[in-house]
Amino acid sequence: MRVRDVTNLHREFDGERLPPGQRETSKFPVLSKSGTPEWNPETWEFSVTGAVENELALSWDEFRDLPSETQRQDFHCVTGWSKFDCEFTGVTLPTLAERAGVRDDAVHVMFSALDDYATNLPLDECMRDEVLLAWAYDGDPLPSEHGGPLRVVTPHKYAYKGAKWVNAVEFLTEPKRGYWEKRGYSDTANPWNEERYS
Ligand SMILES: Nc1nc2c(c(=O)[nH]1)N[C@H]1C(S)=C(S)[C@@H](COP(=O)(O)O)O[C@H]1N2
Ligand SMILES: [Mo]
Repeated sequence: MRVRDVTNLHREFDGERLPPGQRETSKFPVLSKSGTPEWNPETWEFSVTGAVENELALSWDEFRDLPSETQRQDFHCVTGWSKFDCEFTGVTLPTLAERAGVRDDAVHVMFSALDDYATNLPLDECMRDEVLLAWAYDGDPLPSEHGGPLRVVTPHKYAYKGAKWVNAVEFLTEPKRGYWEKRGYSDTANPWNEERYS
């Protein structure tokens, strides 16, 4: 299987592979605000709404039929650990956005999840091939505590910008803040600039 290696992403941000103030771990800790939500593959639905030409409502099977790829990425948690060489498989955000036809007035994106988590990114900072809606980790189905069946990964940002258990993407015509962004974490979240708090 072909793997796209994006572990050199830090160069775009003029940083070392290990961002300042981070330590590398080989473990994969779990950070969830409120435990692991249940999901039912029969009724699960993924929605794309807002400033798009075609709103989407995809079943699990329809989502799994979208074109996908595998990437090797680094994962940086704002609490100070980084995990290198994570292999995630899923759909790139540009692929999904193309299906929905993002309108010209879209400037921002909100990701929402089954546990009522939400996180936001400016459109131009998430229309990147590294932003994956991932259902597999290291070749296995994404473990439920890490966001299975489906999560977002954002290797260019601290990991709270990647919603686990994601089931909705809304394209917005003005910025809004998600769960941690409303509670004092940085809205911009660039690990190489140590944008941890706002
Ligand atoms: N839906 C949801 N997504 C979430 C969270 C959460 O609590 N709920 N926590 C975030 C935080 S703070 C981090 S660091 C990463 C942790 O991912 P992990 O548990 O797979 O390490 O998920 C992010 N995405
Ligand atoms: Mo986090």
